[in-house]
Amino acid sequence: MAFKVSTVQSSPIDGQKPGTSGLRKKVKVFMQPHYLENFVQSTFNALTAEKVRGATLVVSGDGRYYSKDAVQIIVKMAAANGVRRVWVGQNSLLSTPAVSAVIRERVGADGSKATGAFILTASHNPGGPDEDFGIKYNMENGGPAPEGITDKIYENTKTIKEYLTSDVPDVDISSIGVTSFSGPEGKFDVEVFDSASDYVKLMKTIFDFQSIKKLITSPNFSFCYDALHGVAGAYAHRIFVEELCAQESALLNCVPKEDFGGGHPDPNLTYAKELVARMGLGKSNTDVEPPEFGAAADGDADRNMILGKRFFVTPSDSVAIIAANAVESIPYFSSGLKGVARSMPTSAALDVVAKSLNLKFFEVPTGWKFFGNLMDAGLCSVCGEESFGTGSDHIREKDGIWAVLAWLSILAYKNKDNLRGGKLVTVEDIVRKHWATYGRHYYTRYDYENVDAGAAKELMANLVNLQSNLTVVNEMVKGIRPDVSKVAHADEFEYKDPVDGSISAHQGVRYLFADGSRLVFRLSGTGSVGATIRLYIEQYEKDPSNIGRDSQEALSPLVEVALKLSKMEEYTGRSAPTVIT
Ligand code: VG1
Ligand code: CO
Repeated sequence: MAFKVSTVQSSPIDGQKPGTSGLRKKVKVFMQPHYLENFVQSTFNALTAEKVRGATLVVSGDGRYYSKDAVQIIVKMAAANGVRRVWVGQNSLLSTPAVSAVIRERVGADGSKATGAFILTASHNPGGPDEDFGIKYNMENGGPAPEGITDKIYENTKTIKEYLTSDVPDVDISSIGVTSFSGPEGKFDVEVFDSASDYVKLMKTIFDFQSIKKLITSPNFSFCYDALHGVAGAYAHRIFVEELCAQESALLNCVPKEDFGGGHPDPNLTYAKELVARMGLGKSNTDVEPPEFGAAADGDADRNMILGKRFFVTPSDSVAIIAANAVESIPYFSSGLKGVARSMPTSAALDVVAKSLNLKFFEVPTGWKFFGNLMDAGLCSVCGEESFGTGSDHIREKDGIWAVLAWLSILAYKNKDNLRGGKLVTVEDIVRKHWATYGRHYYTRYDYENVDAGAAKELMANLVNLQSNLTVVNEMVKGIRPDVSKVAHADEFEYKDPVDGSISAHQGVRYLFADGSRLVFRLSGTGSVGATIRLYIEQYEKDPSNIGRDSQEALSPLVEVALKLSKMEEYTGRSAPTVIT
């Protein structure tokens, strides 16, 4: 089928700056004439015509509302810009980690390899006609575009005058197969493929599925997985039920929906309500005995929440525990870890493991794009963020199902001799033992969502200003809570990439206390309206007799200091955060 290319006149639209992870706005904003087109063309232009011509692009996402329309728009524009092939996951579904895996691993029937991807997702933000849509570009290594590229994209959106599109008809993305077209510059193919196969194949090379299967099918183990109606559902059935023989009833909300069933697809204690109830959190007595292990994913399946029976594992602990146990429990790591890394606000639990195991260690700004360079340079095997993101160098995105398989591997290894009855080593046992060995990092995050953007900016400006005078800070701290340790250092976090030397400044304000406690303040870069202030609070406890406290109670003096130091209520008018994790 032949197609024609046309040039459409356009003009810049404000506010197309990619945030922590792509461009996220209300669906209605994305549906405005030229909005998506401007961003896509600006991306093509940033990549340069030379690289786009002949390219093989993956286009898919978490299946949220507007994804199917967006795929058709991008396909037409790709054809017009000289792209050679577009690969689309069936029904436009591909989790963010699966996109990364497809870029890195998939080989087309004609030997082709993908050169990049448009991922259509606003991740953990709600979906539906009145909610969010998002788009981001991933590079040839499978990771998010670095700031050098996202800055160029943004610059292009400010000067765009036209974009290219074509009359390629809408492609049926519900059935697997290749549709071929010919245009002015030659052939153009759209290939629709199975969303899960490449990813499942990769997972089987990393983990010992046999031993996980033994755990899952053992009579004294029980399991529950909540996809919150995100794209993880498309993988959960294949992996947990078909491959690992979990029962169907172990899957909660595993049918992907355009609006995530009206929920907020963010796997935390506030939004993953059904799972939290099923796991018996906060209840010492439940009618039905909760499962031994539970986990949840966000909309695009790159996040994970790990729960034990009546027990929550903080993401900062989770990455530290995975790192500490990876070599013995996970075949992919059997020859050792190259290094580990965490984002700045993530607790220092990983630092302690790195030190004790003598591993290279890196602290990067928030957002997965910063881990990619370290991994490409062979410096990092396992990394994580406090925001329920954990992953490794098997791909260049965080990976929700990978994290669950990592935990199941650790449980399988610890229980290899007691699966026929007897007492299991539980998730809680593993975490408590970890604290006893390495000390415990009490940790909490307060999110103030949808705060007036001006007020949020002022609050941050005040903290930046305050940070420069430690004497004043310490007088204030002493006045608020004399029992809290002194602030030894404060700054605005700046990162110099050790591989390419690039600098990322203004990555959050840190107050580092003499006893190792930390307060971090930063503005979210993933929201679509107003501003979200994030406050991260952490306190290290080495004394084994003090590691069993309730974390909110243990942190309450520091919380008080943080709220008063930042004048949170005064600036935002909020007496309490929207979400506490
Ligand atoms: C948040 C998290 C960050 C994460 C990012 C993308 O960013 O804090 O750790 O990498 O979301 O996750 P921010 O700027 O809102 O704090 V996802 O699951 O949206 O791809
Ligand atoms: Co996500």
